[in-house]
Amino acid sequence: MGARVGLIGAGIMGADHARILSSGIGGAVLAAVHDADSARARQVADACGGTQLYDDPQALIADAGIDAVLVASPDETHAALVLACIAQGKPVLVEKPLAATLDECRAIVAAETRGGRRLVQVGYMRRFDPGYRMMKAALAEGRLGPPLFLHCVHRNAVAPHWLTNELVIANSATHEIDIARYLLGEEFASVSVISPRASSRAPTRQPQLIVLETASGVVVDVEAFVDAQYGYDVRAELVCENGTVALAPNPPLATRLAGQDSHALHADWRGRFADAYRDQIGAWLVSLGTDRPAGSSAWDGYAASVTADAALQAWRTRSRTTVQLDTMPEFYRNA
Ligand code: ISE
Repeated sequence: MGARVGLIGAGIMGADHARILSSGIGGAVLAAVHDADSARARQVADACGGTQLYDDPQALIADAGIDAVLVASPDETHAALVLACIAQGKPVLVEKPLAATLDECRAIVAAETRGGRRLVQVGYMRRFDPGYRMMKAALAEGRLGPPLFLHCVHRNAVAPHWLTNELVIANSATHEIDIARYLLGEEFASVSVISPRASSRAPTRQPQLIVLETASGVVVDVEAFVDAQYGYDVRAELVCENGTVALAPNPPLATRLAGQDSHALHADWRGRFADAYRDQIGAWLVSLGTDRPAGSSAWDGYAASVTADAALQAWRTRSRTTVQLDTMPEFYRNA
């Protein structure tokens, strides 16, 4: 029988994960749901059929009938839930970011390392996107030569009012940080941030241009603009010594009609990264019980948060800031 999964958090992402889990993927069963808003939990549970509701997320984690936990609750709740899963020896897929503070990220890394079992996967789903995977494979193949630049664009059509200037970096741009670490296979040494004026469409929120330099001297630039109006637009071009590779438009369909040559755009990340979200959960389910989770590890989650934190400092001080990671525990080597 497939894994019995408990879901904590039934908001936009939780509902999307519930839909994937109840589609029969990997034989999994969505066995339990908790949300602070019980009506929302019920709605998701009803849509999936026969799922048990929990008022207390800790009780869900402790339930011996639950094999693995998917955490999609607010960022501030991640640390306590992930630590409880580690304490119970239960695999957990937690939405990004790993935790709300660096101290919490460190506590998770320390607890997992102490426990000696790889239980945590962080939901940086782009690592499962076919385009980024092909880009990494193309780089590894060698003909492109060593990388010099990675140009990234991250545009949302619209964003909620609570997404502050800080969260444009700490919430949206962390995806770019994680995927750049994945593609380039190295850490960042420093980061700078330049902000243009705010758009009149969102006067309290500035777009951000984040420039990161890796330890070996690759430059990564990220335009993070969450009020672009026209659609969800994520782009990446890797420039190497002998050539370049770039993500193709998604969906991969070009229409020529009425004098126009056009590509449609998704409304938000759920459509754009639908394959990635499905494959992320599929890989997680396959990895259960193997002590070798797929995707971003707790260490990757910590590294992305440290880098985002340095970017926030660079933004506040308007100066180039060093990215300083702790020493990676041996436990995460070859993760
Ligand atoms: C959101 O939380 C996500 O994770 C999306 O992938 C990202 O594009 C968006 O900017 C974030 O707010």
